[in-house]
Amino acid sequence: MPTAPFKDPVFVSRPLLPSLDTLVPALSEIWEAKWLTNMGAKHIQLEQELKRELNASNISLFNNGTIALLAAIKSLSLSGEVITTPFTFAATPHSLTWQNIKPIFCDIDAETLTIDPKKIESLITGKTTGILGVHVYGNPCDVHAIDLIAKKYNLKVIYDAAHAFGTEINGQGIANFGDITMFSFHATKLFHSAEGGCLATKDQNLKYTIDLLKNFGIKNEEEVVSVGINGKLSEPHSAIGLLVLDLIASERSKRSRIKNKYKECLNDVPGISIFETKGTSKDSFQYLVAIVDEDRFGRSRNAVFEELRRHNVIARKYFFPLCSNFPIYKDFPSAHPTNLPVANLKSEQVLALPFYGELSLDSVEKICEIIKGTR
Ligand code: T4K
Repeated sequence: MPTAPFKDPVFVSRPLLPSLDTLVPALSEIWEAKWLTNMGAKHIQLEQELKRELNASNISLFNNGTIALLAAIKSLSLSGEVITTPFTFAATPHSLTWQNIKPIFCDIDAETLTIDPKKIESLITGKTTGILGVHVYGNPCDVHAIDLIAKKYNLKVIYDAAHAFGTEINGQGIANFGDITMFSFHATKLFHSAEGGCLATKDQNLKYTIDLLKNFGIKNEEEVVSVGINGKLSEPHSAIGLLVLDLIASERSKRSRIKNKYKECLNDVPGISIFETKGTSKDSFQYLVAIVDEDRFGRSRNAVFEELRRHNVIARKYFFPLCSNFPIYKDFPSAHPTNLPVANLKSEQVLALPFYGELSLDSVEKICEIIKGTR
């Protein structure tokens, strides 16, 4: 019997919401202090708590991940060309282009879907100043191989860890690799503050530069020392972050159960696999991504996507279209599909399925039935 559509849309993600009973007292404290932004008490507390949570030496909060990435690039004085991955959200290459830096697209590894270190060196020119890797779906880049290349060519390394909150490699927080790591705290992320983000760095002096940049370059009331921006996270956003932080341990275990259910239900379906992180001692549980191999499954990723939509399941093709195929980038020599065969193939195969703690296991079973019914 065909599976009936869901009555209400089932989205790819839903934000983790603290109860209003906990939010109202937190907002009352802000009202009482009449201090709404500019590094207030909640902001200071959230930076401290995130340092512990992410196992990081220094944290600078931002009003979103994209502004944080812009500030990271600026703080390292990157210029010319930066080697990055096309298999990411638009914010990654845009943050370079926004600062007149040319993103040079490097193909990805077929297993990890992160930038392929074996292909980085051939893209390095006299203009290259850095590498911008993305820990896509919380899966870490090959940080050790990238570190060796960066040292050899004297390049800076930034990691976009928008999907990697809580990811650890051999017990070490993902914030401890490269020069700077960016996290996004957008509503769709495991940990969020409605909008928000942060930069982590081991270098205390760099944190100082970053903190100036996020506040217009203001050193004190009478000195403005750099071309900064307004990247500050407000007190209400910080308060939401503090409350959400208390909820993520239980959210992770719920997501772990949901992931197991997806795996159990799709286990015997030829041509459909669930993406697994490699080399992590702790996972972020940010996205649940199915890979559809059309030859073995018999139908394309797009067919599965459409079938799910017909049943009110709003899966997302993260990341299609590939950034290198955007009209603004497609004519770059590095963007030519012949240079990026793996990224182009994977972008046609991936499908992010609904994944959030409140999703019932019955709904997961039903979503899997719909996927199987596509054949
Ligand atoms: N680097 C990477 C690798 C990234 O993935 C991102 C962001 C960034 C950098 C930049 O970080 P931020 O500047 O955003 O901090 C979403 C998010 O807006 C974006 O943060 C995220 N990556 C990207 C992968 O996904 P959209 O355009 O897909 O969002 P939208 O509005 O379609 O939302 C997706 C689903 O989430 C909706 O179908 C329903 C649900 N949803 C969404 C919102 C906003 C809710 O249930 N409640 C909500 O409030 O970009």
